[in-house]
Amino acid sequence: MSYTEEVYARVVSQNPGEPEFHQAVKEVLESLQVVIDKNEEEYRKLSILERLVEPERIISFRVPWVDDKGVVQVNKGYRVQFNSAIGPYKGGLRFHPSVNQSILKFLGFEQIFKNSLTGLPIGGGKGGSNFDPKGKSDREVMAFCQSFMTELSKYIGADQDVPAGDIGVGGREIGYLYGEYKRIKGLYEGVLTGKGLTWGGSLIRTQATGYGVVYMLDEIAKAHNDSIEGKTAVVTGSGNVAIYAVEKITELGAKVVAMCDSNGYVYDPDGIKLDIVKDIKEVKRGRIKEYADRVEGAVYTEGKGIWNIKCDVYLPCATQNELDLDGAKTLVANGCKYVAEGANMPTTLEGTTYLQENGVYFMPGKAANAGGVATSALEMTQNSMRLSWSAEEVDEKLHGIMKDIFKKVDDAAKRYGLDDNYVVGANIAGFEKVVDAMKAQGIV
Ligand code: NDP
Ligand code: 2IT
Repeated sequence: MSYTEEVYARVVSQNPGEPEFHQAVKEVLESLQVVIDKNEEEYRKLSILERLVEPERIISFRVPWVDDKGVVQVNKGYRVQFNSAIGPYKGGLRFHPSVNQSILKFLGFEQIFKNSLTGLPIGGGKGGSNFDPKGKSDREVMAFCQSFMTELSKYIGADQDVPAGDIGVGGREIGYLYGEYKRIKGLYEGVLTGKGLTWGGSLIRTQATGYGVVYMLDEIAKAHNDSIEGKTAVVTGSGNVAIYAVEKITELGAKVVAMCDSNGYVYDPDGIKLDIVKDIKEVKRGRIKEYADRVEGAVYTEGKGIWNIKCDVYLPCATQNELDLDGAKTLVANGCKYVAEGANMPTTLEGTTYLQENGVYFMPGKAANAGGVATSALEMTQNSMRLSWSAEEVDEKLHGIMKDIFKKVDDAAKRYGLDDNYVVGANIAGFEKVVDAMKAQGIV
């Protein structure tokens, strides 16, 4: 057995019941095989891979809160502090009923490489809760966030661990979390990113992940003498990442014909009207089904299957494993040429391989969606400097970072003779910086 296979077998046996974590580790270790082969003895001696796959720390805690009926509810809260070799732990908080340790470990693990690719000094972490904000009143969300932060505040800080948003955590939740942190610690510091513009937030952070995905897509297209203009696109999800991916890709001349949420998808052959989606999702917190009630010619379909809509570009921006092998086969059969992951690990391993083997340019989430966390790091910088940059300045920096990530990923793949394999390129380029820092810092 090779060293990477041994470590993968160890991860499976020592972390039972964590399939998403196994999946994320498998993809990375398989990509790293070519790097490890060059220096296997040294990596083995230092147990680099064993250390890389073991979180530095996992904090898990009880979150009790009182609902609007006066009944006490209890949720689980977590923070996975995965790797701090290149900077303070950095990564989002997810509030969704599906959240468990496996999902947060996969997300924290991915975050290590993503954050490394940004070129900024941020380590990898992730956290969250199985709390479901859907259908809760603002007061219930506040009560939950305050209880969650009462415990989490013991383990985070502007130079220690800086959480942000993810699924189910947007501006409203970050506000309640920030207020409680400040009250407990008495510190006005950049302990969270994605803050509001009047209290330390950065312009463009809201748009950054979605815009970044499209800046990345633009680089991939240009590298193959193609362009986004005139393309037909499908963007999955209708949350923060999806909405701003649609905004930017439309600006660059593509037509988005379908979006979805966890209930179903809408198809609008004339092109999705984003102001209506924003009103439904950002203002009313409603369902995507309402789009078809408001727009003539748009059709709503209940359930999964958005990949059946023919497109040139497919941007999965909802959640993990939303695109499986059958979906990948349908995309290829319909002539899709580009897949860039706005979500984290939205494509299964089988789906990814099928797309890559059938001529689709596939950019994995850890590179494609890194614009969000990169702009979070820019928010941290502005907080430290106690000043705010203009929207143009932040957007320009974000664009530059996405171009740089494409180059790093593309170069790493080429160095190993695996041209256009952006999965391998992203994992290798992300790994190289982290491993260098880990080696320099000794056995910790
Ligand atoms: P939001 O909560 O704003 O939106 C999530 C969207 O995905 C909603 O449309 C939601 O539908 C849908 N969705 C969530 N879970 C499921 C599910 N189990 N099945 C089907 N659809 C689902 O989250 P974000 O847009 O912030 O995050 C989306 C993805 O992007 C996640 O994978 C996240 O980790 C990743 N990401 C986010 C970044 C950020 O800056 N926010 C940065 C980098 C990556 P519904 O409302 O019905 O639940
Ligand atoms: O998956 C991610 O990169 C995020 N949810 C954003 C993390 C951050 O710290 O901005």
